[in-house]
Amino acid sequence: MNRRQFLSALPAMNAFGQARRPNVVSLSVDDLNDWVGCLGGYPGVKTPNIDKLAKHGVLFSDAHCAAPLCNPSRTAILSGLRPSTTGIYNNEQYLRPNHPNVVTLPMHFRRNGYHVAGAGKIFHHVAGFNPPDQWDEFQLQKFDDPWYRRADWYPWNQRIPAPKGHPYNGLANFAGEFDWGTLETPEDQYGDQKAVEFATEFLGRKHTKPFFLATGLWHPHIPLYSPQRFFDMYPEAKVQVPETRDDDLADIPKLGQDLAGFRRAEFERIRDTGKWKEFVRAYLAAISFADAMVGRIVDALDNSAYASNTILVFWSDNGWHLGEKQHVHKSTLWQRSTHVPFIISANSSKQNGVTRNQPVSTLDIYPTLIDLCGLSPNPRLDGKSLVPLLQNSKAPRDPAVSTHLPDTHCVIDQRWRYIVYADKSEELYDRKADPNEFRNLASDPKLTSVKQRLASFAPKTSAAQQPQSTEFDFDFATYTYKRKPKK
Ligand SMILES: [Ca+2]
Repeated sequence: MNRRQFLSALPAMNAFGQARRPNVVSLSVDDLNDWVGCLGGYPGVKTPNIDKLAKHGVLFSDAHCAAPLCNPSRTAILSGLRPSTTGIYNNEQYLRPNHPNVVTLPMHFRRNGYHVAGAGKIFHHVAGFNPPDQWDEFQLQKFDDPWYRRADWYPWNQRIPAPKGHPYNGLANFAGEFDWGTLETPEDQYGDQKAVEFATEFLGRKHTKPFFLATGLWHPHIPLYSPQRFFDMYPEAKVQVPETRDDDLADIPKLGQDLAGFRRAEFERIRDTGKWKEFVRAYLAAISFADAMVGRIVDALDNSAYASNTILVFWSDNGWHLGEKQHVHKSTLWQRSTHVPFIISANSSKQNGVTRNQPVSTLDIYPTLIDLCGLSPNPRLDGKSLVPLLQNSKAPRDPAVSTHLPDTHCVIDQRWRYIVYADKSEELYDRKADPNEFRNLASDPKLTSVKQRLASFAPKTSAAQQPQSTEFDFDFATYTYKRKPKK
């Protein structure tokens, strides 16, 4: 049985109990946009391992995150619920104390008899976002940056002073994470390598139950620290900064301009100090470092006893701007922020895989894994299983939706990107004619019906913002939350 047959046969097999349930490896990266070889976002990027994975699996070439920011995106993937359902829109909102009854993806696998393990950044990486009762075993994220060893956010990390020469990019007076360079650390001692080691050790064990293993790499999230050999892959003279236009924001509503303006100082600093290219190069290096670690985990799986009965899901939580729309972060609703790599592969076949070009959402991961593994349903999910699309390239799909704030969504079909903000202001881009999204067509009266059709797919209502984490007393030792009295 080849991989494609394996994927399409799984739900039927499991419905009749004729096969042992497959194992699952979820492999994620952080802030990786479409700058991978198989998606073509940056010609010249070196991602041989991710490209190989795409060839050996099903590549969803037009996948979008459910929210363009770490915590809301990961919460959506792992709860199966949109930000507009949970009220979790930013990086300072806990899931557990606000939604104590939500059954997360790892919990659902545990309840279905799986051995469930994780390492690295799966949920958001700050203490309080990853309740340990979701896992049979978990290895916490290790950080490379002294800034990330704050005792209040990361009590499991040893606090160390910043090393000499830090920040390495020579730009003083910035938030510690906005840095790039090479650490005086052997390659195998970078923080992400601890997650890789956990995964390879785990896959080498004898397992008596089906397993769900989540491994979350930090790269290419800032700070962009990578071993020198990955910088050497990209001679600075050859590095290209993205095509931009000085007046690109002129036709964007005020609320869109505000999103583009988030941490604008960092973009202006790299532009005005002549370090834009250096920054792009560091991002490319971090991508290739992530790719190398992806390769180690995939190789470990391929060489394990589980090569032929494991589903591998590869995803990024959100994209990343490299200066497009005068922005070097995420948290916008344009292509740069929402378009992410997403691959589903059932291992062990040499056959080339297929590509699905319909827009899909990472929100669909949870119901798809339920379907592929024949688990009991979770009726409370906002996403839809991708199994029909795995089986039939023409299976109909609704447009993908990504949400950033209450009543602030983008709706993406194969031709258009429609954005609506809380004050009802709009953007519309022709994705075919204008892939850089330079021309906002929302005011064109001929396109009113296009906007109306796309708007009909946006959530009708948005849950109110949940309280910020600072409104709770959180105790890491007992992993309990107590709401502070209202002032
Ligand atoms: Ca992220």
